[in-house]
Amino acid sequence: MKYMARTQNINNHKSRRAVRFSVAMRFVALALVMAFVLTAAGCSKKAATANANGTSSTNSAATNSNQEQSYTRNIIIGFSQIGAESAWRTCNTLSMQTAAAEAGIQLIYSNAEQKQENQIKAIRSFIVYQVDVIVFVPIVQDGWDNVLREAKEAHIPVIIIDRKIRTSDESLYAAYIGADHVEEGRKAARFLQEKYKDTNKTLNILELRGTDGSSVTDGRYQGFREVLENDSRFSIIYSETGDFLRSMGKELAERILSVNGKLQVNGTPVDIIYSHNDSMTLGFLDVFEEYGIQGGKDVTIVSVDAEQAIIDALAEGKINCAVECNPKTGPLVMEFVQRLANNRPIPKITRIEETVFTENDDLSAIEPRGY
Ligand code: GYE
Repeated sequence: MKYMARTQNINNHKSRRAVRFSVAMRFVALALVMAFVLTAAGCSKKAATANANGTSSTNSAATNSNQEQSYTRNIIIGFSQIGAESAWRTCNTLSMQTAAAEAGIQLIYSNAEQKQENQIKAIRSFIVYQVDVIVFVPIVQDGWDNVLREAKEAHIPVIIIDRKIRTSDESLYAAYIGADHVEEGRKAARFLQEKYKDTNKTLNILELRGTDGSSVTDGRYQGFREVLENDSRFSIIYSETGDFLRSMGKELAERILSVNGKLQVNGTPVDIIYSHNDSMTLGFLDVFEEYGIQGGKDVTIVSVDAEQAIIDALAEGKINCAVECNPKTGPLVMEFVQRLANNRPIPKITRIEETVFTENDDLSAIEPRGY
C-alpha cells in the first residue's frame, strides 16, 4: 500500500500546533522530563534534538534552498528508541540523529530504557506535542494498536523502523524500514551447513536468543530452524535469552562453565554457538578467556550484527561467521519524512540490504563498521 502525504495537513497541522503549543507546553514539559533524555552520551554531532526544557539546537548545515527542503525545515519528528543495549542500538540512534540534523529536521528523542510502557508514554507525549511524524522501534511485537490508533486519530503518520509489530490493522502505520530477520537466521544456518558439508557427525548447538517477544528474536529463531529442520546432524540442545546484552551473555557463559570448566550443557558437549547478537557473543568470549577456551576453534561461533569488535574477533579466528544487520537507517527515514512532507508516496515495506562475513573471506578490505 502506498502512503499519500498530507502536506496541506502537515502545514495546517503546524498552525493548529502553534495555537495549542502554549497550552500543551506545560503538559509536554512534564511528559518530556519524564520520558526524554537528550542523546546517548557523547555520540550525537550537532544533532537536532529537543531536550527536556524544549530548547532545540538545529544544525544549519542543510542550506539547500529548494522547495522540498523548505517544507522539512520545521518538521518535528518524535523518535521512540528502545534503549542503548548494544553498539548496534547506539549506532542506530546516532544514525537517526545525524540524518535529522543534516536534513534540518528536529528530532525529539526518547530512550525507553528497554520498557514498552515507556515507549507508549513517549508516543502519547508526541501526540500531545503534535509532532509531524512519529518514528519508533517496537521493543516487542504486540500491544501497539491502541496508541497507534490514537496517533492515527491525531493524523500523525507513524514510521516503524528495525523491529516489526503484529497488528490487526496495517493502516495504523505508514511504513516499515528494516532488515529481514528470518533471512538473517537462514544465513547463519547456511554457513554451518557449508562449513560442515563433509561431516556426518552430530553437532550440538547452544542458542543465545535476543529479547523474547521481539520480531528480531522470532525471525532469527525461525529462519535458523527452517534451514536446519531437515538436517539431522544439527541438534539445538539448549536455547536461552540473553536479551541482547553482553552482561547476560557473560552470565550464561559463567553459569555453564562453572559446572566443570567445560562447554557442556547437562554433560553434552557444545560444538556450535548461535548468537542472536554480537553483544551476547562478546560476553561469552570474555569468559572463554578466563577458562582458556578458544572461540572459533574449540567451538564454532556464528553471531548476528557484525559490529567492529566482532569483525576483529573474526579476523583473529575467535569466531567463524558474522551475519550483518545494518543499523544505519537514519538517512532513509529522513528521506521518507521529506517525501511525506512533499506529498510524495512512500513504500509500505523497505528491506535493508545486508551481507555475511565468514572465516573464509579476506577481511582486510572491510570498511570500518562504525559500530
Ligand atoms: O541485532 C541487537 C539490538 O533490533 C536488529 O537489537 C536489532 C537488534 C540487534 O539490541 O544488537
